[in-house]
Amino acid sequence: SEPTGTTSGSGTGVGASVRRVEDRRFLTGTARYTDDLRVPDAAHLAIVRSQHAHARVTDIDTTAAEALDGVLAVVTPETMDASRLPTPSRLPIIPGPGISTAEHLNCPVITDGTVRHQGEPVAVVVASDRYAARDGVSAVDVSYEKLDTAVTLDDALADDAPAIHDGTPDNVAFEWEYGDGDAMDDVFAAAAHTVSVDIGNQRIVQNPIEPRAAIAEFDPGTGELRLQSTTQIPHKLRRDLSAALDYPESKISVVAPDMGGGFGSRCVPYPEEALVAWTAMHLERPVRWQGTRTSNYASDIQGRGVTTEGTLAVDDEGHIQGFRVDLVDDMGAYLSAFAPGIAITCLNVMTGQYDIPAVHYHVRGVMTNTTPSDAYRGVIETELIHTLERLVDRAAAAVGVDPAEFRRRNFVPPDAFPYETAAGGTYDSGDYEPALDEALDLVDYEELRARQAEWREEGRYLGIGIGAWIEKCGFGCGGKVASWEYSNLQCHRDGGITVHVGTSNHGQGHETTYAQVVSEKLGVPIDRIEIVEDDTTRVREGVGTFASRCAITAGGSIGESAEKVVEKGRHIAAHRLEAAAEDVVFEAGEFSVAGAPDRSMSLEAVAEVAHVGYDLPEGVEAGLEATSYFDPDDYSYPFGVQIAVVEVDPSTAEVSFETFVSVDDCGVQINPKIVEGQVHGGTAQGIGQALFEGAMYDDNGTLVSGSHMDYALPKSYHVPDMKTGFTVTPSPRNPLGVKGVGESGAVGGLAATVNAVEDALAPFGIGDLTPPLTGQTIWTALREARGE
Ligand code: MCN
Ligand code: SMO
Repeated sequence: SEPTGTTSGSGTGVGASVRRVEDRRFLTGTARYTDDLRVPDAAHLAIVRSQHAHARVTDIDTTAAEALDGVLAVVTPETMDASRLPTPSRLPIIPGPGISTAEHLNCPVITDGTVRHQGEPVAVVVASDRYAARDGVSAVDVSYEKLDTAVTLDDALADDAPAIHDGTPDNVAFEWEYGDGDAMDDVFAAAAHTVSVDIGNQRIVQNPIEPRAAIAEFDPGTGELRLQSTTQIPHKLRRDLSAALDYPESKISVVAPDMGGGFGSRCVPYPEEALVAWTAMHLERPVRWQGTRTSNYASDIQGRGVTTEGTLAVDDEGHIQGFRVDLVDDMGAYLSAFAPGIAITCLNVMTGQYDIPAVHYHVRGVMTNTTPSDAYRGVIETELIHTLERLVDRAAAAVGVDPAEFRRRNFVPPDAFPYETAAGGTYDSGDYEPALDEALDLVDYEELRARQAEWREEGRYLGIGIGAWIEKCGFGCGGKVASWEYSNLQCHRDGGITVHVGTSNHGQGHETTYAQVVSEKLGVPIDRIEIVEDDTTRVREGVGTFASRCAITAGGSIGESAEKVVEKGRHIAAHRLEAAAEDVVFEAGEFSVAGAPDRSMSLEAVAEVAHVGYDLPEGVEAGLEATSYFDPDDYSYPFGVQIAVVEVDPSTAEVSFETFVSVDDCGVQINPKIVEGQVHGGTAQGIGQALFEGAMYDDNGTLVSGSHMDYALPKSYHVPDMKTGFTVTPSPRNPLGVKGVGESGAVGGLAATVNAVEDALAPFGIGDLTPPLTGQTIWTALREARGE
């Protein structure tokens, strides 16, 4: 579509659906992914991974491997002095009464002598080529003494469970509580209706298109270590590597080349990144590691893996009085960087869009003999909204009102913002009814309910599922509430602009939307604006991409840097135009004297003067650039309503979509086309979790769904044609008025789809289904319901 709706005069400002500028290189084969990079003389690293989920390593015999042609080194825990990857104790992402977790639960770079999940690195082989490295791995002989495993949460919490870590005998890494449990008992005692659900949010294997890869280079002369890696967090990874290798941060640089997706799985440091770095330093030779789809399943952090027991108290008239959640979060074998923090901070959205006066939240982080788990698009928010939205459907049924009407009755009213929730967050802005109304219109809700009743008479089962969601966006790991992002904006003397910014672009379209912010502020068309991300050598500081934070934090930072440049430019222009700075206005790329538009100077001309540095006003230095660390005071809370419409065929247990509607409010939209694309992608992942995906482990801790053959990702024909709608409620917490959108589809999509299937099956008395709602799950439920 052509650019529309911009105020900047260049046609490419905020609000324009300009095409993604980065797509040119993706579509013409000129993008550079980590594994494509040619690094002369690089050795190849391959990993000996544990075959057991819990075992003591009694011996590692490397003799045969070392004797192989091409093998340069075999590294074992005995020969390596790397430590553990740093986790929450060093990353205060949650303010207030946080949690402290034990250091011994952090992920070791290489086994500490006991392996605790299949796929854990036991030894590494470095060889002159990829094949010799693989042969070397096969030749390493590891002896294990098997230990009892605890694969599921039930296993790990059983009285006789084996301790996965000696220092944590009950397998509980942390336990945390919010709200007054006793007061809640009174709320529930007084309630007219109480409804409950017990939900397993199954483990998800994240499947970015491009497997992970890492390349390390070390310069023994200068001591500089350079890592190129598939990461969402170059700057944080630099700090993490510094800690894991005990090497000065200033000597490390991290670059993330183009990357085919992350979805949260790459916002944490990985052992492989430390392993290539350590071996490159010790061999004084570049070392590279290439992940495969198999290693993606074996070693990438997984998402979800959370059980929630939820209870809702409702009065006679259908007003929610209280909400209680008991959440058990499967951490896997080690604590991954964000996992403990998000289990706590995401509590803020547990009341969703509803005015709920009392909550109680209890969370336990539990160790199991499985791959570590961490962020996945929507993080704990998806699980909490899934729990709440299923309860809301049940509560509506208990009270006897339509589920859409029940939601409307409980919405936080538009005049209540900023709204302090009972769950400790303060929502910035919101207007929930218009989004619901638009979604109901788009599906033609009344017609659907009427048809549903008619069809049931005929033995056809239509299901309509609503997911009203909210999300908390914009945070980071700086220690303050919302956390900063870095940008530096530089005007070149030819009128071009370069912005260095501390986030990571791996599918979100930052090169386009950030340039649109600059275009809006400076009136320069986006083809004159270059965005530089993902490189600690070029971008001095940064936090990274996760938690749908970039439009807010990086967008805010870039806007602020642009304003600083305009301010400096105004003084230079005033001096040259012989006017007072207050009298100079800046519009559409021109500085002019107010009331005398012919006395003007372009931004380009001002940049030229600033660079020549001749005849500048007193006290103004040469150069035209500015830096900002924008840090919003608090989070922004986007919201929306998704409605799934499905038909379930009881003779085959097949679910087919009739339609899927998503109405989103992410405040001001920088690029509506990109926003829509984000919603589509997130929703596909929500549907994937609802109907298809799930990591299945056997009793030994073997991931039996360990490849694309056994793990069901939704195909394009499984994802329905979506109708999208938008409302715009600007956020008052950042100058652009934006809220995040990167995870929104994933948060609401799961709840809407599961609610739709349960709605279809309601005449059979079926409820409490646990996703993925595969044919087998539904078939089993139908047979039980029929007494078969
Ligand atoms: N945007 C906009 N207007 C708004 C809000 C956002 O135009 N009001 C634009 C932004 O400028 C950006 C995109 O939409 O280009 C997403 O912005 P934002 O919501 O700030 O999210 P982030 O850029 O911080 O991206 C992170 C988010 C997360 S947490 C996951 S998980 C996820 C997601 O992005 N992973 C993705 N979307 C993904 N999309 C792709 N293709 N690949 C991934 O791995
Ligand atoms: S799960 Mo997204 O990278 O926060």
